[in-house]
Amino acid sequence: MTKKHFIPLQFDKLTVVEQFSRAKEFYENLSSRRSVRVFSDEYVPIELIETAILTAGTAPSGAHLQPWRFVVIKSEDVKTKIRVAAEAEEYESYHNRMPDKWLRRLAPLGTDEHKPFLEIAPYLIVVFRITSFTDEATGENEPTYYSQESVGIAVGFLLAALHNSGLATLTHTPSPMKFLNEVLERPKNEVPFVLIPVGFPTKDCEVPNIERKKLEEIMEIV
Ligand code: IYR
Repeated sequence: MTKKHFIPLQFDKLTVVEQFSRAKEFYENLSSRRSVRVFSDEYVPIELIETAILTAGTAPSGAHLQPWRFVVIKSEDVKTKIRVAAEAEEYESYHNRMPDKWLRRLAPLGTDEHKPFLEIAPYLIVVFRITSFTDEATGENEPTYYSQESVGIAVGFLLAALHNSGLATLTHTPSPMKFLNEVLERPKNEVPFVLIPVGFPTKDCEVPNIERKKLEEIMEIV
């Protein structure tokens, strides 16, 4: 039997009361998410990571090409290789590449070239953006479409899912990230998008004292 092109949408209509309470609950939950840079090495079950990646994979994508690959690193050796390579790039960035303007912006966040979390966090997830693929029917090479947007949305889902499972994350972009292709042996059509350490914060973990923009500052109704 041939596969149907269209099937009925499964859509559960909520009551208005449920809509309001779920909206508020979700907002309050995500409001407490913070980027964490001080991780403990406490064990995290791999199944939580797998479920979060399944959630990320529900993101919409250009032509439904799902142009993402999530590489989960738990090997201590691989983490060390990544830390060494990332810190070398970050040293260059902080000392020779980032303009003063940028460094002044980062000062309140307290970041520098030292990235111990790359070895301490129980998992690193490297998200790759797939830029092209071979069409199975024709054997031709074809680009993916809107891959930046698609992967950005998937990463948003991933961060929300991990937070919702009680895990802390950091969106880390050691720049340039090309070394991740070599260390993780990924092909050229997979471009590193972001590196996400995942785990628990240390008990004494501190985060920058920052505020989020108010609704009036980020929304316009016309
Ligand atoms: N990649 C560097 C620098 C950095 C850049 C931005 I923009 C940040 O929001 C934070 C850090 C680092 O990870 O330290």
